[in-house]
Amino acid sequence: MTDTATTEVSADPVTTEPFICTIPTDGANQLRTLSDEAGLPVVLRDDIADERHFEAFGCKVRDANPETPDRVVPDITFVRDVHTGADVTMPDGRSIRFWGFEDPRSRVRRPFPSPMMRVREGQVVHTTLNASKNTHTIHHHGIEPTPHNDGVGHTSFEVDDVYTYQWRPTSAGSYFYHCHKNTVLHFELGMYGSLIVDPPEGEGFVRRGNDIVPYDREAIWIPDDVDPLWHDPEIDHSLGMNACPFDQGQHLLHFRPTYFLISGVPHPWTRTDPRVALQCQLGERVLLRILNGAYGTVEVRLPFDADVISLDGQVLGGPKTGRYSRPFTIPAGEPFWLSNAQRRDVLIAPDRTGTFSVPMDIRHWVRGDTHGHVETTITVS
Ligand SMILES: [Cu+2]
Repeated sequence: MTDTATTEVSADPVTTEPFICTIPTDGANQLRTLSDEAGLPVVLRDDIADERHFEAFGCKVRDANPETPDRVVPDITFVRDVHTGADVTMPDGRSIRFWGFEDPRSRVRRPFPSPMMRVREGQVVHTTLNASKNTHTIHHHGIEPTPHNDGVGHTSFEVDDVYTYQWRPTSAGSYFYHCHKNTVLHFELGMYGSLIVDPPEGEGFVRRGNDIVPYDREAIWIPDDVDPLWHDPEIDHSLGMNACPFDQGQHLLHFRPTYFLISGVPHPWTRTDPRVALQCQLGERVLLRILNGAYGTVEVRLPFDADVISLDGQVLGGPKTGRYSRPFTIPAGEPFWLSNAQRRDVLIAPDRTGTFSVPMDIRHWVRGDTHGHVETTITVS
């Protein structure tokens, strides 16, 4: 027999009446499983203080490969297979192993970073993850799908075979996707890629306030810091999680990066590598999308005045935010900062020819001292 329990989930901000959800229970003080199609676990809020349930909810994340709920015909699809073998040679000759996602429809094998996803506002998107070995997820960072499709294992499940995430972006801007299993390690290992949401006009156009403006050229810069110890091929892929709840295994207590990259290219090759260094013509309007993929804070200086139009995928002065924000200018040479995972979209209009450096200092996120440096260039002809 089952009885029911009522749990206050949240207060309605308009009516101030609490929203009550009724969850069937088995009457025992255990993790309860809803008998829905996906069979996802439900933990009542009051139970989370219980040590056993904390462990179940926070540590022993469920593995599953359910059908996608409310699946509809998508406008665009992506497939991402997990790989664990991208070896990047550093300037000192040392080879560092990265993990990531590869697109089986592409000829490029074992890329780092993972291949870009590019969609338009309002499209229904399917991302099919083939986890293959062990479990992983894909979290489309900054996008707001349902919990099933959010790719956060602790609030849904980790994929050990195949799952199709269904999502729909509503706001043009710069995002990224990454594995959200044992995130601190899997992200550091390279399981991320950029995710661009274009306005309905498509690539080559960007929202600026209430307008949609064209741009001539685009760069996506992802500064990153790498601690080679975290990339040891023999590493346990759940390392760090083993602290759950209080075992005596190895943990990722220290992060001491010694290599610094932009978009997968190690510094100082970032100064000239065409995957990073930007070439443009005088008078062109250039869109720079900068994502902090490092664990340190990144201080950026641009050689031209920067028209900041979007933060974290949210358009400044746009339809949703116009009452509270507007685009603003950062003068050439003035620093600005991005914390981990932050994105900043800026438009520049180079007004003189030459090659100009773009320095980025990577700072310790607590102490603030600079522990790394990457640099690329903008060449205007
Ligand atoms: Cu992963």
